[in-house]
Amino acid sequence: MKMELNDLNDSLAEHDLSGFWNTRTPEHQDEAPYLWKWREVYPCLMDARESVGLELAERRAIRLVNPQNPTRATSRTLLFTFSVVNPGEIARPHRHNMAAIRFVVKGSGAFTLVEGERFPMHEGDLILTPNWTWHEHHNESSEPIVWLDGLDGPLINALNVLFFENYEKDTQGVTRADGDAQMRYGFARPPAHAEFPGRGLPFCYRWEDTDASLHNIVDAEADPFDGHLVRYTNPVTGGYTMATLSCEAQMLKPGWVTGTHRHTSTSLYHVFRGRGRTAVGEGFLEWEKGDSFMIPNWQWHRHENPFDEEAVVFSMNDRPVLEALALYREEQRPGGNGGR
Ligand code: 1HN
Repeated sequence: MKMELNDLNDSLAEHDLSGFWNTRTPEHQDEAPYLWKWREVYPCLMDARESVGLELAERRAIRLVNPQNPTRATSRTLLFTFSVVNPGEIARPHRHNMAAIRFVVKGSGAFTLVEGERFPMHEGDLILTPNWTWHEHHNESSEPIVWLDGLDGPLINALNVLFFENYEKDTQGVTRADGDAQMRYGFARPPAHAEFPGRGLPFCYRWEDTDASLHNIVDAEADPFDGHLVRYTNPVTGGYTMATLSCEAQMLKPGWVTGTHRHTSTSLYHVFRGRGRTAVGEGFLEWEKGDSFMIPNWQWHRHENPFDEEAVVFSMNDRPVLEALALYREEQRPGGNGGR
């Protein structure tokens, strides 16, 4: 029966239906780039260290909240938190199917225990706790330790597939030798360990190796949009760090200006050394050691180091997800000075 459009719309609504002509699927919406200054973050961490006990809070983790994010996360897919563990404390074991990484920011002498292996923590080390791996943190040193946690939590939540379990005891106990993952999956590998779970491996990338790799890149090999960059690869497959996350470290030499591009993956950054700035949106994010920032997907950006010291930045992005779903897309504008 031919109806007036309004009458049809009302009739559809009564049956919990809606016409395509009324509710077009929204296109990409820009998120706001954002910068968190270490000089503001650090005192908050120190306050939390004295005010919150680990017996109450399972983790003394503080999230970086992008004020425009509806779920109070760092981006729509990714979360950064900072954690602090006091000397003598243990953050009890649990597992979840969020994948998590730790990038050690301050302190040394603590360890993360993942699936029975101790991974000692030193500044600049990257430690992986792939999804569904048991993990706990111990600080046996005499100073607090601070690290950056990176998680795919907002993505896992959006898919509504988050699962979380506490371990039944206060510790898993140590069941593997120190260095087990490196010996099993590093350079010399027993053939039986060519297979690995698709979620990724518990693994530690020591800062001195990352630093050496960064400095081993010659200028001609530098990435046009990221400068001297390394990806932390899965040691067995050579692929991305984990199924949902790619971790990277990049160095911007003094005077370096990159080309400008945009892509459908989102990146969160943490400045490990030096300072610089990133052109994104209307202006620049001006960053220095300890700061963290977020570059939303599909926004043009470039990195610059106008200063006379090297800048080194750690980052985490969701590109493996976009690529796996055939949703990765990138546009590039020529430019950059290639260090000249
Ligand atoms: C988590 O499990 C840890 O295990 C740290 O250290 C931060 C932030 C959100 C959700 C889970 C940890 C976290 C987290």
